[in-house]
Amino acid sequence: MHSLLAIWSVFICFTATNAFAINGASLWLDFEIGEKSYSINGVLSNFEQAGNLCKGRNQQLVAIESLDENNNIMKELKKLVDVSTELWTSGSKQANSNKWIWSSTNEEITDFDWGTGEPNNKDGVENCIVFYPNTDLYFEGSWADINCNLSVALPFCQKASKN
Ligand SMILES: [Ca+2]
Repeated sequence: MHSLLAIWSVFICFTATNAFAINGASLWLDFEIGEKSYSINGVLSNFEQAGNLCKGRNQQLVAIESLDENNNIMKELKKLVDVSTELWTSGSKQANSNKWIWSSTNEEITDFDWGTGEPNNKDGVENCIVFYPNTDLYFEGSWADINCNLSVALPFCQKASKN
């Protein structure tokens, strides 16, 4: 019963999120996979704004710590919603290097799920990682590097780690 209620509330919540993404109000889709809690906000943001929206509810941009977690997120989102907008993760490139880190945890990223042709660092300014829930748009893989300053993706948050 509890899980049925949870699924239903996610559905209702996201219906509202979709609508509000258009007029810029801030509503949240909350869901859990295993022990981890995730949230997606309905406002198109740049990387910094996305992080701040997460912080505003004691969360941080997501760190996808394994390909298993990546696949589980995709499966779950497919069940819950039809998301065609990309989502900001905390993945970002360290200055003056080609090292990618999860900025929320400061961990270096070792397992990547880049989409076809990514990362391409277009115009030399693509330093942040977005997650594509709808891989039909992207053939294979679910990540792309994009310009952190573009307000084109939704904040994808997780509960802040305790350390
Ligand atoms: Ca790119």
